[in-house]
Amino acid sequence: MPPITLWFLQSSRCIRTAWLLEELNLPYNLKFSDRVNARAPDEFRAASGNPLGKFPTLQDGNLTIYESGAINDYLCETYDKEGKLFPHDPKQRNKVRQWVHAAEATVLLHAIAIYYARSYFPKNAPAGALEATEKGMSANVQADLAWLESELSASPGKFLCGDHPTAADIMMQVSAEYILKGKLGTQGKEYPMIEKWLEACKETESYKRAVQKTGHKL
Ligand SMILES: N[C@@H](CCC(=O)N[C@@H](CS)C(=O)NCC(=O)O)C(=O)O
Repeated sequence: MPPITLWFLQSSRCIRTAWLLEELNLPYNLKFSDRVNARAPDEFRAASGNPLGKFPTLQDGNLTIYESGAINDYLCETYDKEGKLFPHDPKQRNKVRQWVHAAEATVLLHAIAIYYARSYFPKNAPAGALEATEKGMSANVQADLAWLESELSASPGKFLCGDHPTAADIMMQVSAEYILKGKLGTQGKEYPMIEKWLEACKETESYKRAVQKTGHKL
């Protein structure tokens, strides 16, 4: 049995970890669950040991790690000795680190605020109130995507930091796909560089293997 176990919830950020494990060519056991009523089932939460019942959760030997960003850092630190995914060159490294954090703390944060507004807006709110709220919140999302679009235009390759994927792409991909798919604050805007980059991510052999093993779909 490989020492690594990935607790994977369907339609989630867990694809980041599966893709990363595939990029690193690390064998792993998979504990998979579909969602039930859009949530992680109680028994799956309890079995994972994650105090918040959130996924991904990763075990490596005796170590258990929560948070996709922390899992990303741990796996790169421990298994990416060549700096393929987290480059050694300081400029590149900082750029990758910036996207690793932006993926969760900026880009997804802004978009998820809209998702929560849609989910929890009072049913008896005045007509047009949700639309107005969403419109106000969309400025941040559009700024984030414009930034991503311009960084992709400036990259010398198909990915954020050149011609092969790094931790930057692995963390950002699901954030961007989730926003475009859910039209979370995009208000009909077009993002051709992001669309092209998302295709390039999906065409990598490592991403395809991750999807094949996990059955991931967003
Ligand atoms: N910041 C955390 C977020 C984890 C998280 O919210 N995961 C969602 C899936 S994308 C989850 O497990 N949801 C299950 C539920 O709320 O029932 C991370 O990056 O790992």
